[in-house]
Amino acid sequence: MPSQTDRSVCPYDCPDSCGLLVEVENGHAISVKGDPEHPFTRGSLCAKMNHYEKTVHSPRRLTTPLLRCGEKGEDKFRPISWSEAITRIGENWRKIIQESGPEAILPYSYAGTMGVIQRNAGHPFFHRMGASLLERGICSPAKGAGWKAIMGDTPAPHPDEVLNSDLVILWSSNAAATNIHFLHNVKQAKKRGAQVWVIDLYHHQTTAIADHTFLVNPGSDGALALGMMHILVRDNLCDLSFINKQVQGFAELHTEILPAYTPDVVSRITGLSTEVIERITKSFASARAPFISIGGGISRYTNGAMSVRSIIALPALVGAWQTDGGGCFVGTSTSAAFDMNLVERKDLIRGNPRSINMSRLGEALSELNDPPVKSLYIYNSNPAVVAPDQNRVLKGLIRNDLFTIVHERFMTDSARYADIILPAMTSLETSDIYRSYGSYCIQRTRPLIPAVGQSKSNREVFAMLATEMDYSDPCFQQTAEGLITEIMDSPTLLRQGIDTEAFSAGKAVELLYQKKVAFSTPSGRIEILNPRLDEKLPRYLPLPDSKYPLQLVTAPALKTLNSTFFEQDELRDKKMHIKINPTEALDRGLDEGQLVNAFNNRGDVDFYLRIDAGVPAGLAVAEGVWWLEFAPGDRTVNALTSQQLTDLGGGSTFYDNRIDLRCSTSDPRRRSEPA
Ligand SMILES: Nc1nc2c(c(=O)[nH]1)N[C@H]1C(S)=C(S)[C@@H](COP(=O)(O)OP(=O)(O)OC[C@H]3O[C@@H](n4cnc5c(=O)[nH]c(N)nc54)[C@H](O)[C@@H]3O)O[C@H]1N2
Ligand SMILES: Nc1nc2c(c(=O)[nH]1)N[C@H]1C(S)=C(S)[C@@H](COP(=O)(O)OP(=O)(O)OC[C@H]3O[C@@H](n4cnc5c(=O)[nH]c(N)nc54)[C@H](O)[C@@H]3O)O[C@H]1N2
Ligand code: SF4
Ligand SMILES: [Mo]
Repeated sequence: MPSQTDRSVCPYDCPDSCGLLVEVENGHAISVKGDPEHPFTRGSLCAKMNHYEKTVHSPRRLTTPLLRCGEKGEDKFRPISWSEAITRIGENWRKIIQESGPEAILPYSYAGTMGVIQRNAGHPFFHRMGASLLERGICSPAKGAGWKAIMGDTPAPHPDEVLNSDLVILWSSNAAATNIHFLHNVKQAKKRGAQVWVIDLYHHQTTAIADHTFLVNPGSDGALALGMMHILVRDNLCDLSFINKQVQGFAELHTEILPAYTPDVVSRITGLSTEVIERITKSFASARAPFISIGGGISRYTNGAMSVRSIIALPALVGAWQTDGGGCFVGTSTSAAFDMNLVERKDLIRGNPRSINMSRLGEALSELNDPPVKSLYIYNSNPAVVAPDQNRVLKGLIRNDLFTIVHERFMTDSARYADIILPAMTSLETSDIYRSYGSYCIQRTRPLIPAVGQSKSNREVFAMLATEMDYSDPCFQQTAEGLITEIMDSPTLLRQGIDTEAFSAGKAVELLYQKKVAFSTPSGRIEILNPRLDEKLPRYLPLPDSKYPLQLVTAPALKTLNSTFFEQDELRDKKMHIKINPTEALDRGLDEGQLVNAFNNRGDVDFYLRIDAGVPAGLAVAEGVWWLEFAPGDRTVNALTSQQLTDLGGGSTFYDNRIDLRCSTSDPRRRSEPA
């Protein structure tokens, strides 16, 4: 049979949501390309997705349900049928519910697929059960909370707005790795004459394209923004006519907060010289249309929301919002494109179940009582490696009295701790609808290939579980296609006027975005002073003290995405590295390439050392969330990170942790040392 090419969407947790053209031959995906007709991603894909077919048809795919027949974590399983798997789950759950109530069961899911249908497929089921609720804050909710604090429900600008900017600031964003199509826009703006600045902690792929890179101390960005505002006010560089009409709380900021943030003070906090702070403020104030794009980096600290909030005040002070190309971008606002009530079915929630923050899984599994968590159902996520405080998480997962089910595409580190593993479909095998958090596009997909092995979609599995548990609401047996039709028949403001025919045919279509200079806050103004919050005004919140000398940044890697893509040998780096400055290596007598042990009071992890002058002293950088099987030791980076949450939004604090480094006991140099 000749091959056929059809549209699909990249399903991964990435702002771009690229349009795909998938070539299928005899039920196999044989190649994947970018869709040139996609309005935002315009035909290009990142290196990760160029060979998606290798993920879809990977020899590592799980193809049957499996039952544990060894110790937990030992990786000994035997195949069982779907009906045996579902019956066993039902038997265990009924027993747990009878003994401890449904709150003893905890779903754990995040963003394995971003498809609206499959990502949220378990919500109605666990709501009906009365299971513990999961607060899904592992990514960067503090960024959203920072935006909300000052901008309320104001929609984010269109990502094409940046094309008209003359000064683009990428603030804690390695867009070359994590947002390449936005970076494409930034490069276009640069060609038209815009200056591009990067404010970050170390030199990486994105700093390479910047006109100026400013490296700051970790978590100090809020102070930098306040220092810039101090100078704007001191030197009369504010747009007072905009402020008078559109900003609430400028006088309070001016009198109560800004006096403390002199260039000297801010220089000590950020590590930038006073000259640099003065110079960047003046350039910012003289730009016609400054545009700040805030990445997730600064939000993953205990002061994350406050840092974001402080930075968002900057464009307000110079009236940047009035100019085409000016303003601030933290991601697009497309959540109202589809009626999520139809998908999540919060109306089914039984009782008043407790809520557990997913970044505190270690604590939930080991320390929660009343009732303790007795069963964990993991899908769309890999908590054994992605969740913070890995030692506590693994201590929980290994509990013999925890009944764990993992619905997965691969034998992940989480799956190894399962009692029952269920094989999951990839996005090419299912139907879904997608919205993007980096553009205003939406798109629908249909299955392009048959199920690989006996794999099932998330929605199909919950339909089987609902039958097993006697949950009779019709929603449980509605197919993905049926639900998509219901959602598309339910109009939303954001979808008004879209090309429904193109959407139905599987093309990406843009929601109608209208630029407004009206702010959706209770006061109708940008709320630098927000009377509804405990902290009414922005201020700098210092990071917690620590006895460990190096701040560890666990940033995204270029060719993997969280713990996804490690199944493709070509995409994984050869070795799991940690990078430090030459002076830090010299101080500790450590050499390039040797095995080192990073440690703090939560755990220790072996890495290969990379000495890199692009990483400042005082910092350590470990990119990527590695599978344990590819790590040089028995732990990966999250054995060092903390379960502490952000100041607002209940977010994770993956970058807010400190470590030291020593020679690893597994390093050949150390082993050959006399005892
Ligand atoms: N290739 C790749 N793409 C991805 C991902 C991936 O893992 N790999 N992950 C996906 C997901 S889930 C998400 S949420 C997004 C992540 O996207 P973002 O959250 O926007 O992450 P990055 O773009 O890497 O931005 C983190 C940057 O912040 C910097 N940084 C850290 N702390 C500070 C600080 O205190 N101050 C300043 N100024 N900078 C700081 C880091 O050095 C890093 O360069 O990307 C998505 N895309
Ligand atoms: N140290 C450190 N830790 C981090 C981060 C960091 O920067 N540093 N980033 C954090 C961030 S921003 C995020 S968003 C989280 C991400 O955490 P997760 O959302 O858990 O991300 P992944 O590691 O991509 O794991 C997703 C899993 O879902 C599976 N999957 C894919 N599609 C399907 C499907 O249709 N059905 C089912 N059942 N499974 C499917 C995949 O095979 C994969 O194993 O990690 C966080 N962890
Ligand atoms: S990971 Fe991001 S950039 Fe890469 S193809 Fe998917 S959506 Fe596009
Ligand atoms: Mo994320």
